[in-house]
Amino acid sequence: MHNIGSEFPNLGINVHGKPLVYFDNAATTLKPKAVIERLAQYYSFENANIHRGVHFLSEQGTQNFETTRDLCQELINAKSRHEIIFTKGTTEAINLIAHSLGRYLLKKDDVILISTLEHHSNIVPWQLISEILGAKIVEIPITDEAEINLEIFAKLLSDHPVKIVSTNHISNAVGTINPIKKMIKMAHDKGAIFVVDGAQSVPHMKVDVQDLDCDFLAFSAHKMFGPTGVGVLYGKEKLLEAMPPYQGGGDMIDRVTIAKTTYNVLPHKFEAGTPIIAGVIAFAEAIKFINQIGFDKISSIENSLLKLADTELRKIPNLKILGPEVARRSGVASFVIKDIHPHDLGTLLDQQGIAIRTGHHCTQPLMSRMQVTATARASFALYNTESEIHFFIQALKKSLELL
Ligand code: 7TS
Repeated sequence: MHNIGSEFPNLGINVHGKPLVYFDNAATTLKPKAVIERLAQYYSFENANIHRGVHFLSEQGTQNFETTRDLCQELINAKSRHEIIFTKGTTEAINLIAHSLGRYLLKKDDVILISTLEHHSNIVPWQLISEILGAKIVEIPITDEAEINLEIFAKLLSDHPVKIVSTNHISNAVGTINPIKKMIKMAHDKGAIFVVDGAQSVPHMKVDVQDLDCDFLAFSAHKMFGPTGVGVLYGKEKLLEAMPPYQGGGDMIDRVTIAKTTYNVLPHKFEAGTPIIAGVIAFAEAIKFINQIGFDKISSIENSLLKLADTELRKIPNLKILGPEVARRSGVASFVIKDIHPHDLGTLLDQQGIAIRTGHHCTQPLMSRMQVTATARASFALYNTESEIHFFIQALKKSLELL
């Protein structure tokens, strides 16, 4: 692909009269033309509901929708296409696991381990189901560099009746890459199920569920060039078979009487109602786009951008980057500057056309552990450039002079 940036129309806009520099990719990425055009194509010429009609458009829609499932299976190397469930995002996927796996597995006083690094969507669903079932949540603490210590993790697994471990693969707020392959093995040795929040890893690296041997993996299409409203839950077939449905409605049933319902086979058992048809179909274009470039190239571009940003940021007085050293982080430079509120910084950068995220990044427990209330976070994608980083550093210095 000659010039990756030219595939993303949104990169060409001006914000406050300045060319957009988009460094908020951990929140959501921009979309390539192929995805945008696919959405328009579906709504213009292919509109139909799926899995139900015998007419041409419905059958065509079903086929295209199911093609995305095959691409997802291939992307994460799932054993079977039945193990790919479409949801509306990582959040819904984790809610599904927490409620359905929770009801299947958890009893009073059973323990769920989650880490301090989690996004709220990997905390609150576990609290909701624990309140219903009387299970307990125990925190996997982190070091001052925002990393999980495996010795402490081993001790937690030994000390508690742990049934489920749920952690992110990569932290959205500080970029820590967690040693999940080791953690999964350790959890399995103690008979616990392992859930991986892959929202920030699947977009950036090859995630192979069979190699990791995780029981569940959740991710969102919109963080990997796909549409919003589409997510994927991967689960091992045996577990998904055993778990009760999460939502009831059309498509997830086999036979319904007023007295009783039998359920559809996987994956439909977990896909009640009309899904985000256009979004799932257009997500295929995002996966093809990623496949065409390849994860080697994606991570090489993103890592060199992150390294440059990290080096340049560290030269700014009183600036502290949170999380581990750059080699053990992915995609994210999250920082605080003494006596400067991140929101003020974000607003001044915005005036110069630069989009970063400021705030708690839906990780309040992590923010308290790091003893901050908010950070400024620049997060990168493969269409960002070194010159954008130099411009960002200059703009940051200019903003600091004003504050
Ligand atoms: N888990 C992680 C690690 C995330 O980064 C996010 C979203 C989610 C779960 C939830 O994903 P959703 O697609 O269901 O919303 N993270 C961010 C972020 O860092 N800034 O905005 C959203």
